[in-house]
Amino acid sequence: MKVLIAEDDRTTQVMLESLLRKWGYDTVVVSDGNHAWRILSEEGAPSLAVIDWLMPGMEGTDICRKVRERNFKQGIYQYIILLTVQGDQEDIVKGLEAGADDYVIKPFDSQELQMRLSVGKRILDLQAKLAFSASHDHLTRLLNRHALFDRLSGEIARADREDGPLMLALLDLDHFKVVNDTYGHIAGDDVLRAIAKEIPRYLRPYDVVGRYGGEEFVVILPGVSLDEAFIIMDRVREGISAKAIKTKEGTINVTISAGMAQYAPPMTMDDLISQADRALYRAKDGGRNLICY
Ligand code: GH3
Ligand code: MG
Ligand code: MG
Ligand code: MG
Ligand code: MG
Repeated sequence: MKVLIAEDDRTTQVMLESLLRKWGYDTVVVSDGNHAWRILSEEGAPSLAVIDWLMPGMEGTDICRKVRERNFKQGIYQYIILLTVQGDQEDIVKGLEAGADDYVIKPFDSQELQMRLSVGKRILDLQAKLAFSASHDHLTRLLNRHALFDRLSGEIARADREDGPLMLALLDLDHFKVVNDTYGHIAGDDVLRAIAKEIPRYLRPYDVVGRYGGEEFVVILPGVSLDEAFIIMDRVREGISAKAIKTKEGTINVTISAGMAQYAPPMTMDDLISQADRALYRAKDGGRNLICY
């Protein structure tokens, strides 16, 4: 885990850095408040920070306030331990009020700091687990419907901004009710998990896949034309139809149908999904194991 150390006193800084390294943390060290905020606001920023109360540039409390006001609103959770000087009870109250998670009084006891850091790590781990379950589907571990909508609205905004192409595909397992009726729901669940693993194999790292509902999946393909999307989705279709899915009830073969829609302003997210849904209906109508636009 990466930890930001923001401390202008050189001796304390060196001591903090060597202790944290010894305890197995990666460290980023700065001695200026503005620099600290810059690091905490960039992508891939440390999620744990030890920040001095008084520093040139920006005070520790101002950094806390900014982290809470800006980063937290964007869903980025960072745990901040404020370093304060002995005997200033009022500072502690102000620091916690500004958004610090905890504080350590200087000169600090190294064991106490080590434990306070591990409390922070425990809370961050818990927070990451909660964030994962809130945005992922339990059965397949793909993005859930809610997270898919978030990603889709982000991709629509990007397509508008960059005037770039964007494709959406809605996938539905063919005759899946028959699979459940024949092999039971447990085997049906195994099939859904296998499909969830299979779909991303044909996609690029920046494509988005999620579970839309029951036996329906969504694929968001940014930056591709209709023809390119068709090629990608047809590989998915082909790959799934060729896959022998092993379950306790035996080997099961399934096929999918998909409907695609191409984004063009001023379409809304609902317009895009409805268009893909209509195309999916045509794929079902056309005999299934088919991709339609
Ligand atoms: P079509 O080709 O027209 O899509 O036929 P279908 O049988 O797949 O469609 P239908 O909508 O009639 O049935 C969908 C089935 O998917 C019924 C439902 O029980 C099953 N299903 C939905 N969610 C789950 C799930 O989480 N696990 C299992 N095992 N089955 C599910
Ligand atoms: Mg200082
Ligand atoms: Mg369905
Ligand atoms: Mg179906
Ligand atoms: Mg149906």
